[in-house]
Amino acid sequence: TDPLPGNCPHELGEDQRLLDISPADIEHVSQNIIRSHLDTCQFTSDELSRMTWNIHSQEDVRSLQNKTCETMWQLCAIHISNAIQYVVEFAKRLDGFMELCQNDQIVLLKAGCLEVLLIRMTRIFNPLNNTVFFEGKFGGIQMFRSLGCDDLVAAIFDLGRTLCRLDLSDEVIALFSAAVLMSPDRRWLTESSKVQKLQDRIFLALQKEIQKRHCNEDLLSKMVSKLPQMKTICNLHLDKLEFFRLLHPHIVDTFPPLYKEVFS
Ligand code: CLR
Repeated sequence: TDPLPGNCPHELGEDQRLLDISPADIEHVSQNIIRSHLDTCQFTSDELSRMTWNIHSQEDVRSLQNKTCETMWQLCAIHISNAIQYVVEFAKRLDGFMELCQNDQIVLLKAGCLEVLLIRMTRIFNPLNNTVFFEGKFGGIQMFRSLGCDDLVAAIFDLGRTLCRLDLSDEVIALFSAAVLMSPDRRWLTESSKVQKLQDRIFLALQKEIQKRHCNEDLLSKMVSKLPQMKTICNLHLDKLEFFRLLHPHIVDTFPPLYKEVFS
């Protein structure tokens, strides 16, 4: 039987044809990933739409701005670390992830979890007024002024805006997050061909999902074209953290262990 029946527009290489994956298999991959995302995404879309117009007052923003740089870093590290816990849970529920060796599980999570957070951020970002959910309400870029990382925060907000413009559904967000997490080209992977096979299946599922519900033909290439911007943000974040650590090593010691483990 034809392993790739139907309307798959991609030119698939010899390796991928050997995957011999049926439409039912792809459907199963999709369902697993979408379920895992919905179970671990922290806020349902209903909750989010109810919160969208819950905006920080001028005083709230001022009190964030009046925090010391150290306190603000600590606060952000706590929120990020909390969000990472959900990404770890997401990864663990993806078919195939727990069958990878422990080294590779850690490599994929360390390399991919900030990118997944950035993708997840689109759900929790309001492009109409350029605000993101932070400390219980939505607020703009000025909330983060005391961090002293204006370029990093501006880059994150920029990405939020561009990703929101693609108008991604939860299903597409789920599949794209999974594909990014399962990147076979991460440094120090020991079984990258296993990861490659898992990622191939995820991309097939993503392609199918896009064909099904989005009439936007090149949505996939538009999403993939945002990856370099995300990589830049990840590197900038590491630079900022390194610099902050030089100035305030004792504060970084008090950051949540998960944050330190992922980013050092
Ligand atoms: C991303 C989506 C997650 C929930 C979540 C938690 C923490 C948020 C993050 C989201 C978006 C980016 C965020 C972060 C806390 C601090 C950070 C608002 C919404 C801002 C941009 C500041 C970064 C500062 C660096 C110095 C770390 O499901």
